[in-house]
Amino acid sequence: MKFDLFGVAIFISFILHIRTEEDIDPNGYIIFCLCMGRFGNQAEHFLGGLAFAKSINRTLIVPPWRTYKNIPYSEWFQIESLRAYHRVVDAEDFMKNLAPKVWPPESRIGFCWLSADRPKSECQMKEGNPFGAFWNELNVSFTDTATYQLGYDEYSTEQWHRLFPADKYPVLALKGAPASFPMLAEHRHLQKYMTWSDRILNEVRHNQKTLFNNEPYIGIHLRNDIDWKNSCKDVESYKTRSYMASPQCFDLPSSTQTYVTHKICYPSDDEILRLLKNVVLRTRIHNIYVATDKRPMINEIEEYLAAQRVKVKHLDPWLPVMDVAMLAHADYFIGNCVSSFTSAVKRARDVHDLPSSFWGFSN
Ligand code: GFB
Repeated sequence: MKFDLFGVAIFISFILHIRTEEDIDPNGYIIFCLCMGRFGNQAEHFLGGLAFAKSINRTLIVPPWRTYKNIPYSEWFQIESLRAYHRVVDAEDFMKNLAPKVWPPESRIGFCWLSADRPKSECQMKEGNPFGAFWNELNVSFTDTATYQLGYDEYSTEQWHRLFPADKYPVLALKGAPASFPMLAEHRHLQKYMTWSDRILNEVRHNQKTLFNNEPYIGIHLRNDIDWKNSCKDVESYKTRSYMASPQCFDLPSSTQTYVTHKICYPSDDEILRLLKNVVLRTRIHNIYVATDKRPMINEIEEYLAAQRVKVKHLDPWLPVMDVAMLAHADYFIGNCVSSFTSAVKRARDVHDLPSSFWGFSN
C-alpha cells in the first residue's frame, strides 16, 4: 500500500511537471558539482544537496554524476521520482530550455564557500579536475564569483535568502555540494526518491537470470584495492566512530562497538569467509554475487564453502554502478561499514526492508 501511494505521488508530480516544464521558478534554482570522490561519495553528497535545495526552496538543477565524463542523472536513476520530494530539473534540460531565459551567459556567478579571511580570488570555479570538465561539459563559464560562509542547516536558511535573494541571484551555482560527508543520518531516508532507471533495472534482471536463473543470491562487497588498504592502515589509532561512511553502521541502535577497528575497515579473508559461511547456513542461499574493486576471492570462497555447493559469480562490470544495483537487489547483503559504495547499497536496501550486515561489525 505504501508503495502504491508512492507510485501515485510520482505519477502526479510527473503530470504536473509536464504542464509546467517551461515555467520559470520565481524561487530560483540551485546547482552544484558532485566533484568529491566517486559514486558512493557523490551519492551521499547528492542527497544532502537535494535536502538543502528543498530547505532553501529553490528548484534543484540535478547535476550529472561525475566519472571520466558527466553522466546525466537519468541514465542511472529516474528524475521523476525525485519530484515526489522536491522540484527538480535535469541539468542538460535546464541548460537547453531555461538557462537562456533565467541564466544568460553574462549573468553566471559561481559561489564558493571560503572562510572570511580568504580573498575572493581564491574562488576558482573551474580550476582543477573534475571542476573544469564538469562545467565545460554543461557549457557553463562564469563571469564573476561570490563567496559565502553560511552553513547548509535549517538555521542558515534565512541568511541564504537575505544574502542571495532569488530575484537578484536566480541561479546559485555552487563549487561543491552543499552537504556534509559523511551524510547526515536524517537525510538517509531520501534514498527512496532515488529509483533506478529502466536501463539499470533491465540489466539487473538480465544478470539475475543469466547468473542465477532468478534464484535468490547473497551480494557481498569486497573493498580491497590498495587505496582502501592504505586508508584503513591506521584507523584504530583515530579511535573514532566516524570514519568516512562508518556512521551508517555506528548509528544503528543495535551497535555496541566503540570505534572503527581495522577488522571493520579492512576485514581479513578469514573474517570474510567466516561471516559469509554463517550467512549461507542461516539463509540457505547458495548463490553469491561478488562486487569488488580488486580481488573477488572466488577460489577462496568456493573452496571454503565447498560443502555448501555455492555458486560464486563476479561480473566486474564496466560501470561500477551496476555492482551497486546488483547488490541493492540481492536477497541478503554484506558490505563494508566504512565504504560509501556500500552505504549507497545499504540505503537502497533499507528502502525495501532488505537485510544487510557488515564485515567485522557485530550488530
Ligand atoms: O564509491 P566510492 O566513493 O566509495 O569510491 P568508497 C570507490 C570507487 O571504487 C567506486 C570502485 O565508485 C568504484 O569506482 N569500487 C569500489 C568498485 N568497490 C567496487 C565494487 O564493488 N565494484 C566496482 N565495480 N567498483 C572512497 C572514495 O571510496 O575511498 C574516496 O570515494 C577515497 O575518494 C576513499 O578514495 C579512500 O567510500 O568506498
